[in-house]
Amino acid sequence: MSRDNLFSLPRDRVGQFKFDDDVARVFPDMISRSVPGYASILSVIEQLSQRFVRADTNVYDLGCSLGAGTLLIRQQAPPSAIIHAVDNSKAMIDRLREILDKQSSAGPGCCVQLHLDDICEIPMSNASMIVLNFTLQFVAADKRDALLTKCFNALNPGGCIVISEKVCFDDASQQDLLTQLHLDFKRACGYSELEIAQKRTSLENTLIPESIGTHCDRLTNIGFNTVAPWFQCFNFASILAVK
Ligand code: GEK
Repeated sequence: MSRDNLFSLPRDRVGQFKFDDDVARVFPDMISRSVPGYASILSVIEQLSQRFVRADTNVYDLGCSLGAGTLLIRQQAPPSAIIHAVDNSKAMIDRLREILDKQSSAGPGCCVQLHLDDICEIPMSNASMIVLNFTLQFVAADKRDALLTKCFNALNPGGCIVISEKVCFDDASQQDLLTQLHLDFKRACGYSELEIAQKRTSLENTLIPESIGTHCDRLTNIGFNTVAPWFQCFNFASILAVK
């Protein structure tokens, strides 16, 4: 796994964060050293797929990056299910295609269809499980209601959506404490103060967090029967909602 040192040298100007080739190359290292609980969340996504994914249905991994979720769900899904792995980064989809090509000789697994597309634009239907693992935070705030309504309409009754996000807090002292604890986590994972500062500048106005309450209210208002935040580590959380 290539080490993420993309922000280690001082830059005259830090541009907006892009999911380009450089990021795709180091992505597994970058996300596991930036998101506390990432590995735990993935293993629960695999567990949830055993319970929720049904034969002859679609599964959507929206903002799939290198397919961490897709590859785990694929091991559990019935052969007649289809996983749609969607990302608008060509670098990510190209690499995921290579990973899948290498894996296809390794044994059976349900069909995976790759889509280089905007998750707000793709048609969706007959879904038993939809995953947005740290993706909604990159979608413009005014498009989130429509996207999640589309997801709700695509899900069959009993189907689920998993939304993992960086979150913010209404209470300023909670916001400050949990942000500091996240920064401690990044330091402990080997990121320098310069790397942390430049990455933060690069993500400003690109990654827009909302509170757990805002996420839950939106899902409830859209019509989900059960909305259950099931994971939180510092300012990162995951929510399970069932139609
Ligand atoms: C994982 N889920 O490893 N349409 C399609 N893709 C998008 C859009 C959009 N509108 N906006 C962002 N993306 C993965 C990790 S990373 C999270 C997801 C992170 C894609 C973007 O190109 C990137 O690949 C992914 O969402 C977010 O479980 O980097 O913090």
